[in-house]
Amino acid sequence: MDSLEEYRQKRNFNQTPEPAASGDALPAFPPGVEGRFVVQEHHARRLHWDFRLEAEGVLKSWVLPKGLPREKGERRLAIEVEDHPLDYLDFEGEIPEGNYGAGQVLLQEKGFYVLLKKEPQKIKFALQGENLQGAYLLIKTGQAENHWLMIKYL
Ligand SMILES: [Mn+2]
Repeated sequence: MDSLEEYRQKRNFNQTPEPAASGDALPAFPPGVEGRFVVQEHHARRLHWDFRLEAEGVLKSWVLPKGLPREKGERRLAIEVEDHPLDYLDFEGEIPEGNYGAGQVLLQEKGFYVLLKKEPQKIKFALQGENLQGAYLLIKTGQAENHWLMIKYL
């Protein structure tokens, strides 16, 4: 099954400037790195931050209503949402009114991540961004199917 089906179904690519999942290959990343990540500030009906990790050829995505944790020990709710295409790493722009996620999307941070541990309920990784560095944990809360906590631990 194509994990980008939900992404496509939610959008009308004649109306939104968001990428339509081209499938184009991206340049390789440095050795030791698991993939890329991006943080997008999304001025939708409700301001939130989108955090995306490259894995299995797509961007695994979470919505963080309050943004990423900044201080060591801080934890923030992260709601898992539909996979996004790799093209979304560079997306910045205005999603027009009447479309899914209408509002401005700003690229806040972009870089690579090193995978430290991966279990079905827990992902441990280090971010190497231009302004953002640190080690984080994403852990399923068990309170709702798609609810995770993002914790900065280093
Ligand atoms: Mn969003």
